[in-house]
Amino acid sequence: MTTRAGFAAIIGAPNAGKSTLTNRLVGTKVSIVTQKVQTTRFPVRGVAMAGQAQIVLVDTPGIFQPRRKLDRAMVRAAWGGAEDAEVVVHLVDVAAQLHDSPADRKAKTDVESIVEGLKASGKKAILALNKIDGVKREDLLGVSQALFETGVYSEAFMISAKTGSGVEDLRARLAALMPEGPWLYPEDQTADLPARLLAAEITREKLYLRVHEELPYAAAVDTTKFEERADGGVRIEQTIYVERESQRPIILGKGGQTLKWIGQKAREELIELLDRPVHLFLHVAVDERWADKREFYGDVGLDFDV
Ligand SMILES: Nc1nc2c(ncn2[C@@H]2O[C@H](COP(=O)(O)OP(=O)(O)OP(=O)(O)O)[C@@H](O)[C@H]2O)c(=O)[nH]1
Ligand SMILES: [Mg+2]
Repeated sequence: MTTRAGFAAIIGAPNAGKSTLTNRLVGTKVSIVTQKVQTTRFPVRGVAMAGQAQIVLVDTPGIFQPRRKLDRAMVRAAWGGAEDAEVVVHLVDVAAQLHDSPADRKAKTDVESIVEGLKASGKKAILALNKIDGVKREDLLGVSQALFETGVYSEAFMISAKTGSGVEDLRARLAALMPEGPWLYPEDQTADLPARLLAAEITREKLYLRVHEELPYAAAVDTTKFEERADGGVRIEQTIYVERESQRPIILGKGGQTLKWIGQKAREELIELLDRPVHLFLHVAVDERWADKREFYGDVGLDFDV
C-alpha cells in the first residue's frame, strides 16, 4: 500500500481558528486555544492521519503587523512554517470579513497583508473560510469570491473548525496533496512538543482563559522543574512571568483564588495528558523584560535576532 506524508502549514490572522483547526484535524489537543489574539507564539506540529496519508500540520502564530520583538519573531516563524510546507492553508475568519468592529478591521488588514505575502511567495494556497457556523450562506459566497479573485488560491473550502463542518473534505484534500513516501512520525504519535513546553502552554492557556481582559498580552510561563517521582507521578514547577508589579495581584486574585483556579485547571488537563499523577507548583514573577530575553526565544524555537 502506498503511503503518503508531508507538511501542511496553517497560516492566518490572529484568532482565525488555526489552533482549533489543528486540534480538530489531529483529533486531540496539541495546541492551545483561547479567545485572545496572539495565543500561539511558535509553530506547533500536530500529526493527522487520513487513511494511508500522514499530514503533519504546522499550526503557526497569527500573522499581523508586528511591533515588538516577540511579534516580529512570531510573524517570521509563521511565514517560515509556510515556506517549509508542501501545502499552505490560509485560514480566514469569515465573520471578521463581514463585520466592522475595530478587531474585524484589523483582521481584514492582516488578511490583506497575508494575500500580499502569498503573492510574493509565488506559491498557491488553499483558502479555508472558517467560522461559517456564525454566518449566512449567501454572505459566505461574496467573501469567498472576493478573496479568490486575488489569484493566490488554488481552491476554497468552507469550514467550521469548532463544529467540524466541512473539515473532513479539507482533510481528504490535504491527504491527496501529500507526496508519496514513508510516514514521518510513528502512527500513534500526535504531537512533538517536549512535555515541559506543553505543560507551560497548558498553564498559559488557563491563565488567558481566566484573566484575558485584565491581562492583555504580556505573560509567559516557564517550566522550571519537571521531575519524575518514585511513586510514578511527576512534579512540575512553573513560573508565570508578568511585565508589571501591578499585574501580580491580578494573577493571584483575592486570597490567591485566581492562581489556585489556574493551577487546578492546568493540573487536571496535565493528569489526563500525561496519564499519571501530577504535582503542580506555580510561582508568579515580575520581569518587565521577559519578552526580550534570548533564552525564551531559543526554548520555543523562535529567532531572537529579528
Ligand atoms: N464560532 C466559531 N468560533 C471558532 C471557530 N474556530 C475557532 N473559534 C474560536 O476562535 C477563537 C480563537 O481560536 P484559536 O484556535 O485560538 O485561533 P488561532 O488562529 O489559533 O489564534 P492565534 O493563535 O492567537 O493566532 C477561540 O475562541 C475559538 O473557540 C469556529 O469555527 N467557529
Ligand atoms: Mg493559535
